[in-house]
Formats: sequence, C-alpha cells, structure tokens
Amino acid sequence: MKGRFITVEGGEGVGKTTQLSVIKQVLAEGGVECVMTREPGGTPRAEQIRELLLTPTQEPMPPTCELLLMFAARATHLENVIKPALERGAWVVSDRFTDATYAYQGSARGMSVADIAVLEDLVQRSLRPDLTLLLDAPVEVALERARQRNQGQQTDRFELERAGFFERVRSGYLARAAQEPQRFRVIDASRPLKDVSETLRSLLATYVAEAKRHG
Ligand code: Z5A
Repeated sequence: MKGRFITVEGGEGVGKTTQLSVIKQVLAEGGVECVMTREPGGTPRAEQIRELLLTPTQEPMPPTCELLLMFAARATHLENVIKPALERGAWVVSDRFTDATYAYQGSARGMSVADIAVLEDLVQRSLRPDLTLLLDAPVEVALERARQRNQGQQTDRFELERAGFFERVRSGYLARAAQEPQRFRVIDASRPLKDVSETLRSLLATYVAEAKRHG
C-alpha cells in the first residue's frame, strides 16, 4: 500500500492537537506505519523558523515575510520528513499544512491567492494532501477553548489577533473545503470531545479500509 498524506486543519483552539492521539490510534489499529508531524515545524530548522513566526517582537512582521517563512519551513519539512516517509510507504499526519497558509496568510491577512499558489508549486511541486480533516467550530467557541488552555502561558503572535481575523480564517478554510469536497472532510468540532473523536475514528477507519482495498 502506498503512503498517504493526511492534514489536520482548523482555526485557533478548535481541538486539532487534542485529536491527534485519536488519529494516531486509529492508524495503528489499521496496521499503518504513521509519522505524526506539524507545521510550522517538524524538523529542527523548521522549528527554529516556527519560533521566529510565533514570538512577538518589537519589529512588525510584514505579511510577505510571514508568508515566505511559512514556505521556507515547509520546504525543509517536506524534503527531510514528509517525502522520505511517503516514499517508504509510511503515512504522514501533519497538524496544519498549506491550507493554513491559504486561510491565515491569504484569507485573513489578505495576501494574493495567486502568489500563494506560485509558492505552493515551487515548494511542493505536485505533492498535495490526500485527505484533509477540517475541524470547524464557531470562532467564539474555539477562542474560549484556547483562552482556557493558555491561562498562565505566553501569548504567541497569532493569538494576539482579534476575533475578526479568526472569522476570516474560518471562512477561508470553509471556502477551500467547498472547492475540494473530495479531499476535505469537515467535522463539527463544537460538539463534546468524545463525539468529535468518535466521528474522526469512524471516518478514518473507513478511509484506511478503502486505502487497503485500493493499494
Ligand atoms: N499558521 C499560519 O499562519 N500559516 C501556516 O501556513 C501554518 C500555520 C502552517 C501555529 O499553529 C500558528 O501558525 C497558528 C496558525 C499559524 N496560529 N494560530 N492560530 P499551531 O497549530 O501550532 O497552533 P496551536 O496553538 O498549537 O493550536 P491551536 O490552533 O491553538 O489549537 P488546537 O490544536 O486546534 O486546539 P487544542 O490545543 O487541541 O484544544 C484547545 C483546548 O480545547 C484544549 O484545552 C482542549 O483540551 C480543549 N478541547 C479540544 N476539543 C474540545 C472539545 N470538543 N470540547 C471541549 N474542549 C475541547
């Protein structure tokens, strides 16, 4: 069976990181070797770039700088983690990938979608996720979860943004899901944790079974 590339997407605080353990467990039960990773990050150099992206500083970060750093991190992540894993037949699950760039830098920051597409082609060539799990919840629900989680912790550069920014992120994601319904599965993440986990579990178990049939 060839490797599959699965991405997990959604706005701040929606519950992506929490659900990664469920995803890992379902894939293990399906007998699939799976590499769990994240963006921005996933390699030592990409994690350094993540620090640059998330740490608030006096010097404002122009949106173009933010966009290029996202793809710089992605380039090393792809070459050193994602592609080698897929080539040996492993499955890769990434907590965020390029749909986040379209939602955050494109929809929310207003960067040109055409420019993002040029960088996507340059860095990824033909590589795109096989399946994208989009966890979706109203912004006020997700931000309240993030607020509870972050108590006593330092706020990162994205967490300083206002609700309107995260509304644009959400609508950007939903628009992409509507454009590519065969790749996206939109999951209502506003429900209780165990219901969201159950939906993911059954959806992924079906996906693994189909992948085994198709090779
Ligand atoms: N970014 C970008 O701009 N462009 C890009 O191309 C990429 C990223 C790749 C870092 O991402 C930032 O980079 C991100 C976008 C930007 N900033 N933002 N926003 P990140 O993925 O590393 O961000 P994070 O801080 O790790 O994740 P997150 O989005 O804030 O949260 P989450 O992973 O979706 O949520 P969680 O930590 O799993 O859950 C939040 C809390 O809610 C936690 O206490 C859970 O226990 C609780 N929870 C989870 N699910 C539920 C349910 N169903 N009910 C009740 N409570 C729940």
